[in-house]
Amino acid sequence: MKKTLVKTGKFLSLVLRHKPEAIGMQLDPEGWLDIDALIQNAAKHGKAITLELLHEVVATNDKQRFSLSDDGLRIRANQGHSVPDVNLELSPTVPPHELFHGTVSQFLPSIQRQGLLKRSRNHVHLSADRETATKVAMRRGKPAILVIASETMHDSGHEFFLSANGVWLTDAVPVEFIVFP
Ligand code: HQG
Repeated sequence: MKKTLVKTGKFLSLVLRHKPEAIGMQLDPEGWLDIDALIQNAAKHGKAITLELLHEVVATNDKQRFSLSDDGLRIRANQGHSVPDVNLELSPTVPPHELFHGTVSQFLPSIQRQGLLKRSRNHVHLSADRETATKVAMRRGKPAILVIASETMHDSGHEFFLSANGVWLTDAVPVEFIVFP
């Protein structure tokens, strides 16, 4: 069952963050999809999901990647989008003194030149603690953890947002706010 949950979570990440067109759909401006339509379109594209399974994925997902709308009819991803112009309706939020970004050593020379860029996603993703940043980095190899002077960066006029699942988001991190390992 766990395997099914993980596989379905990955499928939902693909559809709700990156490629709704994979099942012939389009996210609404705030990133939502109607759940009944999602289930129907997924089935048409060879992916059988029940409402019960979808609810279980939302409830048990390790990073709480998904939210249901208040009326329970729609679902969206909490962060991580590459679909352009998704408005998650997040308010600018004052960050803590420091935040963390997990990356790998081969990216460091480029980050030292350019700062942190959002690449294919809509934001740079930052973690509230070193442990989470380490897990993010381990997806790619041996972790290199950057410390971000987020309070100073905020004081200099950069906006921060906190996603519904606790990921800090910003547009870019200029190199002067990064402490390298
Ligand atoms: C790197 C996962 C060279 C950056 C995670 C990262 C996270 C640069 C990669 C979420 C660079 C982008 C996001 C520059 C940034 N030169 N490399 N100037 N600027 N990079 O996946 O932060 O499981 O888009 O260090 O847990 O790794 O999907 O971002 O290595 O929360 O829910 O470019 O994705 O969550 O990679 O991960 P990503 P990320 P999920």
